[in-house]
Amino acid sequence: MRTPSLCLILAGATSLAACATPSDAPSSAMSVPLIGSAGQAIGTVRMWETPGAVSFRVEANGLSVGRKGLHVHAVGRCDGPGFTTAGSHWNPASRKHGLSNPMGPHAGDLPNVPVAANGTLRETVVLTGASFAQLRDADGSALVLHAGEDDNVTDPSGNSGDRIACAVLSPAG
Ligand SMILES: [Cu+2]
Ligand SMILES: [Zn+2]
Repeated sequence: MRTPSLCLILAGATSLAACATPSDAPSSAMSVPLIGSAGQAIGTVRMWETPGAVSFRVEANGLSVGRKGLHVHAVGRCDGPGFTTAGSHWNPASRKHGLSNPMGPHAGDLPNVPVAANGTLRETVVLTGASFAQLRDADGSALVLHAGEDDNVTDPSGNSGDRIACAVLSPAG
């Protein structure tokens, strides 16, 4: 169980590790805001690198319940409300969309993430085959959350609907 008061006490001590769940980010993780369509921060994304993969811990509140598409998009810009400036899915190998697509996936495709009935999202996802050097390149990249569930096969975005939140993974300029 999460006990916020205990975590606050420990935050004043030497380590936050006691607040971590097994899927939580290491203390060395880079933390960036998750921006909602009105430009406000609705949560955080922590990202960290392991050999051959980049992991993301996404925490947000005030979302609609259900499973939602999540992808790394090609450009490190999050301009609301539609976040179109984040570009298409990160796709350096020119493949088709979807983790279940025989012609896929895009390098930026991730599993759907669940939003609980109370509107909170607390999920860790792993992007295999990626590195910080790739994601934090000259034009950066962005993690984009969609309104609906990704069907994991329909090009170019899995019919996952509007872009509802966005996090810049590195500066675009
Ligand atoms: Cu997307
Ligand atoms: Zn895709």
